[in-house]
Amino acid sequence: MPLLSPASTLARRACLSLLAGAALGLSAPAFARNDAPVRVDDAWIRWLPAGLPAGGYMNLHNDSARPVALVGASSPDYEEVMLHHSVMKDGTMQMLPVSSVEIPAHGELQFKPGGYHIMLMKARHEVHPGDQLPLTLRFADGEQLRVQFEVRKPGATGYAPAHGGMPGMPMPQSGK
Ligand SMILES: [Cu+2]
Repeated sequence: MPLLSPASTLARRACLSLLAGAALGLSAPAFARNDAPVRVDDAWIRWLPAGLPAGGYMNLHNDSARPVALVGASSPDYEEVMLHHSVMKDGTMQMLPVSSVEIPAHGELQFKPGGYHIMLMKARHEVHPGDQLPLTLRFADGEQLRVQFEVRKPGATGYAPAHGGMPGMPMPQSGK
């Protein structure tokens, strides 16, 4: 496919999205399709001290005419990576694992404190604010997207204290 084929506005938009992604330090694995419909920006991890589980946040943009489902994520830096949704239940914020999160056609979805987030547990090494960590996002159609996340301090953009304690989630390393 020519990079900027006038024959297909959609293909052109997808290619431009890839270029935009590249500018942000994102890259797609070799087996990813050229017309990857999803791009990600503002990807960051909220760092917490003492090896506590960290939340990963981002904006997902779907430039295609069909819904796209995010079904998982992985990281070389954390042993356990899950998709979570924070919900208010009985007056407290609880986190529930989710198996799939849909990004609407021509729409976007925010992973943010107090809502959807990527739960990063059991860091394989010490993580510090300022680090850049790669995560691989997996989509329902088999496509994968590698995204660079910036580690930020707890006080960074969007910090929601209600989510800080992570109630409703088993945390083996705490409470002792
Ligand atoms: Cu969580």
